[in-house]
Amino acid sequence: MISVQNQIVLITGASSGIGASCAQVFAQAGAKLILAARRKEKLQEIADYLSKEFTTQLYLIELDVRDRQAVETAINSLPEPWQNIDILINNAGLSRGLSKLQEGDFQDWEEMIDTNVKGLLYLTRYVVPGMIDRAKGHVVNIGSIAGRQTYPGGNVYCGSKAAVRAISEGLKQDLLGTPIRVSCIDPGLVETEFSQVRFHGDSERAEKVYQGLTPLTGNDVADVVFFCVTRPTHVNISEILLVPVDQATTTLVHRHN
Ligand code: NDP
Ligand code: 8X3
Repeated sequence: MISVQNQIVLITGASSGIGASCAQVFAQAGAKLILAARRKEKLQEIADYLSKEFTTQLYLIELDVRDRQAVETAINSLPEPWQNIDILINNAGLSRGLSKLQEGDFQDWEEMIDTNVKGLLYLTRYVVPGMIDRAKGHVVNIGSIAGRQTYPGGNVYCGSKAAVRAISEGLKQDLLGTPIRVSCIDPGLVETEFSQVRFHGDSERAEKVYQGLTPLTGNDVADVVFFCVTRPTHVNISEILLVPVDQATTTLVHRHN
């Protein structure tokens, strides 16, 4: 197992859910964390907790990954001790709505594609060349079971996550001959703010997604990310599908009541 002690880990979407759990798991293991998201106050709360609990070294970036210029500036203006990113966790992402494609909302589509696909590409494009120069690095992309199995109303979200899968595979192929590793982690149902965001704050509808089943937690996913990153340097876990025991496919779930 490789130690992540003092490794610099950049996590996008660290203000909530899976990203916040990754921050905790890597902080516990002694990594130095660059945490990025739009909600700076949420990042600050997480940072306060981690620095108190684990004496973690942290650098916070208020960042909208859809803004290519802002991503470029954020990466290029990192203070010297934070420049050599060892691990990039492309986690920022969201779904919006569950409409039929023919009734879809253009703004929802753009938000999903710009965040889940283009944002991930921007981060990757600005961070990976440094990893190549230093001959060291690992890119972990958070995909989804939705990228492997489309479900009714999932159209654009599923397409964006299928793109994450294809892009992860493409990056792995393009980095062949370098020591940089690329992993795509595809979770099933994880209870986070995900469904709240999907249904634009409709809590009742969001809660129904997980009703009667035991979903994954952000920590379950973070543990898997940590496992991938800590394998010996010659081992690359290209992809993982992790689902709750109560979930067989995107739509086939077992509810206890
Ligand atoms: P959350 O809504 O809890 O977290 C999403 C994170 O992404 C937040 O920190 C949010 O921060 C950030 N984010 C969203 N848009 C942007 C943006 N434009 N720029 C920067 N950060 C952004 O959901 P999850 O933790 O569940 O989602 C994390 C990832 O996991 C996503 O890619 C999601 O698609 C994927 N996933 C989730 C599953 C689930 O069932 N929950 C299953 C499979 C995959 P802020 O709003 O502060 O910017
Ligand atoms: C999130 C999982 O199935 O709700 O990516 O789309 S799902």
